[in-house]
Amino acid sequence: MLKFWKKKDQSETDREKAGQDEVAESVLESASPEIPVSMDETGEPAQHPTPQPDEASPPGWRKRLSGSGIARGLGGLFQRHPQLDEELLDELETLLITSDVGVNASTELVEDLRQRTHNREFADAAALYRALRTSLTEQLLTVEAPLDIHGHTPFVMLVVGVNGVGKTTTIGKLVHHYRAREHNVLMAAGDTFRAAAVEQLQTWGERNQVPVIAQGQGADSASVIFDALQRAQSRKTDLLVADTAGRLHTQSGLMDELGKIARVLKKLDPEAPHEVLMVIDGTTGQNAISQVRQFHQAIGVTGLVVTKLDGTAKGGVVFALAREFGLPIRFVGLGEGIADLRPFHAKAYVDGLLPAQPER
Ligand SMILES: Nc1nc2c(ncn2[C@@H]2O[C@H](COP(=O)(O)OP(=O)(O)OP(=O)(O)O)[C@@H](O)[C@H]2O)c(=O)[nH]1
Ligand SMILES: [Mg+2]
Repeated sequence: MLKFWKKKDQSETDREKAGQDEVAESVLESASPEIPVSMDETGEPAQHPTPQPDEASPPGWRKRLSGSGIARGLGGLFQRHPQLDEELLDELETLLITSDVGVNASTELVEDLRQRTHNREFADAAALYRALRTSLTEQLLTVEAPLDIHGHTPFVMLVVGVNGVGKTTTIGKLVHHYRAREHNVLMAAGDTFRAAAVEQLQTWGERNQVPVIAQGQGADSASVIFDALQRAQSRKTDLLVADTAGRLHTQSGLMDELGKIARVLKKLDPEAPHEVLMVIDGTTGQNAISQVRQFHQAIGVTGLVVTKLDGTAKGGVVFALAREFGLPIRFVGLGEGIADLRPFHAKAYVDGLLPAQPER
């Protein structure tokens, strides 16, 4: 059974006294404000969730990534073409382009392999396959940079992106990830735009036994997140994760709001937000590139999360993002469940797309 109660602190009382507009504040507090604990059926405190064992292991990744367009395409290609020839290279190039790897990245990569084939570096198609795996891994190693939240207390993470990419779900998974590593966490319901957004985040708060600082729909997003940071500072919370409303770069008012959030946070901590995490839907294709460009201009993105790579995503957009921006890919979303977020591992990702031994 989870135990929660509503609690008001000084800043809420002040706001009410000041007669500001109705603040439908719903602060979920766990049984212990600093280290939330859950009780099992016997009434004993439950153990902290343990890290997922297969976070970096190829089998876990393979299971989730095997259905992606690039994984199926590459598997099929090498089965159809056991011979090393020009046709194999041509088809490989087309496949990479149609899997969202991007034209420039695909042609460069295949041109290099073509050159090496002409130089007789590869004895057969299997050798080419191994070289392809190595090249793809090398491209992604440049953006493998796990997020370190130890440098600041509280570490402030602002989660941004266009509508429906998986921001709120990713926050729920992220909080699970950090709770499993014994960090205490606070969430801020900065999406005040959409009616059900606060509720959605609170549900993740309950699942993770983590307090959610929220005001009603229509409240000022920057003030919600500011308030949350004040509380996180006074409680010495390790990590504050702030949700924001989905927005398109054409919505200039909403894009300006991101700048305002960052400015307001700096009044409390000149270095906050310490991470602007942009969430990208892995099924979006090349449009992801322009999304990152626009958000980077508006607020300065410091890390990416690519979601929905399970299922029908083509999977190649991760390579295109790596090549275009070189921004760290912090995590990938491999499903809708609470444990389906993985710190990004270049080798595990490539192994998930192209197993070391082609499957027959
Ligand atoms: N298959 C799969 N689905 C995901 C993943 N991440 C998120 N989703 C789903 O994507 C849908 C949208 O997720 P949200 O978290 O609400 O997205 P959002 O960016 O917060 O949306 P807005 O707040 O409306 O902008 C939900 O149905 C999620 O379950 C993932 O890694 N894999
Ligand atoms: Mg959301």
